[in-house]
Amino acid sequence: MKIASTFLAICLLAALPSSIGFAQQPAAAIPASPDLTNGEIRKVDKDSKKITIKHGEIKNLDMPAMTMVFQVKDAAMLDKIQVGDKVTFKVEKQLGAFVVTELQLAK
Ligand SMILES: [Cu+2]
Repeated sequence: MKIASTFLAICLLAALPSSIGFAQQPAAAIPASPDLTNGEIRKVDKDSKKITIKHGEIKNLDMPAMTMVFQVKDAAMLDKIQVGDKVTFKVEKQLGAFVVTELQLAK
């Protein structure tokens, strides 16, 4: 047991500097948009700037997964989007409506 605890102490010492270095990284590594949600396009309506998305949980809106209609901030966002596409998007509540402010194809 003595050997094991000594070994553990050495491991802790050895791990310490690197864990400190690692702890500094997340601050810089946080994505620009932590509120991105995954979804799949169900319907695209460019004329009324609306899309229907089957989406996962939207944490920033406290919304569970569902299929629903969103407005988009800019109709041009819909140019590269087709029904069936997997996307990541950011949605914000603006004047009582849910508006997609960022939309990109999922990799
Ligand atoms: Cu929803």
